Amino acid sequence: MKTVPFDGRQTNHLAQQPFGQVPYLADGDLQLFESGACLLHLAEKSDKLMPTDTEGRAQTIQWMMASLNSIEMVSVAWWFLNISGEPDNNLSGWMEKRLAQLEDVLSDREWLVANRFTVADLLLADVLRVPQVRELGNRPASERYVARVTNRPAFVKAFADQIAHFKQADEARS
Ligand SMILES: N[C@@H](CCC(=O)N[C@@H](CS)C(=O)NCC(=O)O)C(=O)O
Repeated sequence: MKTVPFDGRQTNHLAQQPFGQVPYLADGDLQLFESGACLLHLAEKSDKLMPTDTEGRAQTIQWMMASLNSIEMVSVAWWFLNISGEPDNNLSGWMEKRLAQLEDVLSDREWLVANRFTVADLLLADVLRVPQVRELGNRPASERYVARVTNRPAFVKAFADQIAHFKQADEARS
């Protein structure tokens, strides 16, 4: 894992990511940007992250797209308005509706696809685990789902490694 310094990234980082954003993934000679594309690439390497049968694979990709295009598309804009001092913005109703629809889905299943953890769960839980999103309304099934994914040892380790990496990078800068 490498850290991209925030300062200067709009010019220094464009060769990796045309919008100057993170994440990006280097896998050998292959360079990829967009978190969905990076996750899909990694998931295709192992059936632990994505079923290999046609139906399971298609449904995993479907829920990855839904996480990014139907949930995160609303939640990031809503979150941004919130932290910019507009908590009662026009996106709140849309956000509440999407989260309520998702709560219905998550009320009768533990995992999105194939009755087991897939990369789609990793992506959806990452979209849902944002504190402001979790605090909007009361959605017990969604809360249990986020905890189910983020309590997995692999998630706990990856998160701890990432925080340690950021801490080290901050110390190196100061
Ligand atoms: N659609 C992109 C969004 C990436 C994104 O928004 N990254 C944020 C950090 S989580 C970022 O780099 N923000 C800085 C900026 O947009 O200038 C993806 O999923 O990779």
